[in-house]
Amino acid sequence: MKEIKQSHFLSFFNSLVDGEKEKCTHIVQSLLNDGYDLKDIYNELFKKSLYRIGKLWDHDKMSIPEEHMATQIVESLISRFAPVGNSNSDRKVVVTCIDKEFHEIGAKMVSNVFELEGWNSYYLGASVPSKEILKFVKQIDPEVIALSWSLYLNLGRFLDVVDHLTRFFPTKKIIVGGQALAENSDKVLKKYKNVEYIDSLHSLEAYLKK
Ligand code: B12
Repeated sequence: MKEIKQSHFLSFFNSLVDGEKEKCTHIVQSLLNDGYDLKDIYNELFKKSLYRIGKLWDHDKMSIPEEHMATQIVESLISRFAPVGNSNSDRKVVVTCIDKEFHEIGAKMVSNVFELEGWNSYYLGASVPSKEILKFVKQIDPEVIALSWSLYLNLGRFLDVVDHLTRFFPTKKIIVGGQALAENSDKVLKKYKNVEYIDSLHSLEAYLKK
C-alpha cells in the first residue's frame, strides 16, 4: 500500500465537487502511472471523497444535485479504470446489493477487487430482491456470495436474504460488508456461522489471499 498525499486528495476532492471530470480523470491516471494501486485510489480518493460529501450533504452544505454529480463522476472513473474481467476463471463470485439498497459503489469496488485477484465476478449492482439473489446463486453456483448493505433501515431485508441464503446454501461462503455493519456486525451476524463481515478492501484482499 502506497499512501496518497493529502495534496493529491484535496486536488481530487475540489475538482470532484466542482464537477471537473477531466481534472479528476487526469489525477487518477497520473497516480496509476506513478505506481499507485487501484485499491488505494478507491480508498483514499473515491471513498474518502464520498464520505466527506455525505457529511456535507447531511449538514446541508452540499445540494442533492452536487452530491449526485460527484457520485456520477466517481462511477464513471470506476468504469473507466476497471479491470478487464476474467470470464474464463472457474473461481466465481456473485456480488450484489441487497434489496432496496441503492448504494452500489462499494459493491462495485468489491467486484473489481475480486477481478484484480483473478476471479470471475458476477456483479449485479443495486437493489436486487432476495428471491432473485437466491435464484441467481443457484444458477451460477459461485464459490463466494458477497452482499453489500449500507442503509441501516434495510436491516429486515438484510436478515431476510442472509436467512434464506444460509438455509438454502449452508456450505457456501458468504461475505458481507457496507456501512450499516460498521458498528454492530458482531450483534447482527452472531447467529450465522458461515457469514463473514469484511470491513475494507484491504481486508478483502487479505481474505482472498488466505
Ligand atoms: C452517493 C450516496 C447516495 C447515492 C448512491 C448512488 C450510487 N450509485 O451508489 C443515492 C443518491 C442513491 C443515495 C440515496 C440515499 N442515501 Co446515500 N449516500 C451516498 C454517499 C454520499 C456516498 C456512498 C458511497 O458510495 N460511499 C463510498 C463507498 C466506497 O463506501 P462504502 O459503501 O462504505 O463501501 C466501502 C466499504 O463499506 C466496503 N463494502 C461495501 N459493501 C461491501 C460488501 C462486501 C462484501 C465487502 C467485503 C465490503 C463492502 O467496501 C467499500 C470500499 O471500502 C453516502 C455517504 C457515505 N458515508 O458513504 C450517503 C449515505 C450512505 N446515504 C445515506 C442515506 C440516509 C440515503 C437516503 C436514505 C437519502 C434519502 N433521504 O433519500 C437514500 C437511500 C437510498 C437507498 N434505499 O439505498 C446515509 C446512510 C446512513 C445509514 N447507514 O443508514 C449516508 C451515510 C449519508 C449520511 N451521512 O447520512 N445515497
